[in-house]
Amino acid sequence: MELQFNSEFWWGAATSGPQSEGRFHKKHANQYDYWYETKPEEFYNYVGPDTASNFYNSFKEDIALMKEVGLNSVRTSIQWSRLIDDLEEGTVNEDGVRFYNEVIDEFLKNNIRPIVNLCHFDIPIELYQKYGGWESKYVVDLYVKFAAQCFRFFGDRVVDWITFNEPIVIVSGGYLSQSHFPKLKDGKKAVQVAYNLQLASAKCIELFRKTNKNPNGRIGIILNLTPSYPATNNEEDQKAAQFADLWANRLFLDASIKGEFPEELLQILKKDNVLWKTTYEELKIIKENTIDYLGVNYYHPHRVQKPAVSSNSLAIEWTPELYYNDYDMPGRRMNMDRNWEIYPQAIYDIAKNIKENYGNIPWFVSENGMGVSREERFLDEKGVIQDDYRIQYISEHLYWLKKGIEKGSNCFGYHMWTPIDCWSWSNAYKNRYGFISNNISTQIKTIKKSGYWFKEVAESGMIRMPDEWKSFEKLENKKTI
Ligand code: BGP
Repeated sequence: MELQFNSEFWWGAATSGPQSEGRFHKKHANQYDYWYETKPEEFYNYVGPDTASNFYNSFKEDIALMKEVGLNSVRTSIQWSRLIDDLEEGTVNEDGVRFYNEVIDEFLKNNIRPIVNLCHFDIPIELYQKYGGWESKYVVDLYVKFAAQCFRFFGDRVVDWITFNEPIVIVSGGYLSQSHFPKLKDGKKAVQVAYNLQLASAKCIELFRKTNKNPNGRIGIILNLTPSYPATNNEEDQKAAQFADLWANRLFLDASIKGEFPEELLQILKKDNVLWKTTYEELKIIKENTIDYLGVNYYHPHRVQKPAVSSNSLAIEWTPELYYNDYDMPGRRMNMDRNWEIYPQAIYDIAKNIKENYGNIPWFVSENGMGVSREERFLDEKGVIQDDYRIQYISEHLYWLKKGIEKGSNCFGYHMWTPIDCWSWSNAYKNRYGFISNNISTQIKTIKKSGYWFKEVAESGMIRMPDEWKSFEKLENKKTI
C-alpha cells in the first residue's frame, strides 16, 4: 500500500532552544538551568542542559544534517534568557541577536523553512524568583516585550511564528504533577497560570498583528492534544472523559481558536472557587486575537475513568483529578521506555475534531515521535541505528493522518520530534527521538535508518506500507513493537 501526500506538504522535525543549544554565552539562566544547578540529582544520569546537543556551536553542521535527512521545515525556539539582556526593559543581547540571525539565515540557505516558537516551557529564572513566573500578569507583559524584539529582529525572514509550545504542560507539570519547575502542587495557582498563558498568547498575537510587515506572516500556538476515551460507556466514565477533554484539550483549543474558554469548564472552576482572576479588557483581547494556524503535538491518548475521590470532598486540595482518573486499559500497546500508549488512530480523531468543531483551521502535526532508550542496542556493523520501530511508528501515524486529510481535514504537514537526539528536561538523554543520533560524550552525530528513510519520504511525498503492517487497518490495538 502507498500513501501519497501533496507536494506542498511539510516534512520536518521540531526541537527547542533550551533542549538543543547548550548554555553557552547566555546572560540569564532559564528555570531548567537553575534547577540543574541546584538539584542535579533530579536529572536522569545527572545530565543537565549545559551542552544539550551543542547547537549553539555546531548549528551549521547540524542544519546540514537536517538537510541530509530531507527536512523542508524545522521548528526551534528563541530562548528569552538568551535574546534579552535587561528583562524589565526588554533590551536585546547582541550575541543573542547574532546567533538567532545566523541560525535563521542558515535554515533559509538550506531551503528549510524555520518555524519559530517563542516559549518552549522556558522562562528566565529571575522572573520566577521575583514575580512567581507565569503566576504574574506583569510577567505576561514582559513576555510581550520579548516577543516584540523577536518580531522586530527576525520578522523580515520568519513567516511562521508560534506563541507557546504545550501551555498545559507548564500548568500541569509545574503546578500539579510536579514534573516540571517550579514543581508545586497548587490547583488554584495552576488555574491562574493557565489563564495567564492564554492571555500572554493573545497579547502576543495582538502585537504581531499590529507590527508584522511580512505579507505572508502568520502566528499560531502548539497544543499537545490527548484525545480522551472513556473506559466504558457508563455515564460516570463518559462524564470523566468529558472533563479530561475540557481541562487538557479544550481549555487552550477553544480559547486559542474561538477566543472563549469553554462554558462548562468555567462553571466547574467557579463552583469549586478556583476560577482565575480576569478583567473585561483581557477577555476582549483573548476574544479578538485568535490564532492563524494550529500545531498539534500528539504522542498518546488519554484513557479515562470515573474519579477515585469525590469532588464534594472539601478536605482535598483542588485538582482536575477530582473529576477523572487515568485508566490503565488492559492490553493496550505501549512504548515501555516512555510508558506512553501507542495509538495512531487518535490522529484521525484529532483531524476530525479540528474539522468539525474548530472551523477546519489549517493545522500541522508539530510533534509526534517515539522515545527509545539505549538505542545503541540497534546499531548495525556499519554503525547505523536500525530504528525500524520508529519507521513503523511514523508510518502508522501518517496512515491515519492521511485518512483524516482525505475526509477534508486541513492538515498541511508533519513534524517529528526531533531532528537530532536532544536533551529533555529531567529525562535528560534517557529516551532518544531523533532521526540523527548524538553521542553526548563526543557530540558526534550519525544519521539513523529512519533519517535515510525520511529523506525518501520527503522527496517523493510518499510512504510505502509493507504488507505485514496491514493489521493496523483493522483498528487492531494489541500489537507491541
Ligand atoms: C514534548 C515536548 C518536548 C519533548 C517531548 C519528549 O511534550 O514538547 O519538549 O520533551 O515531549 O519528551 P520526553 O523526552 O520527556 O519523552
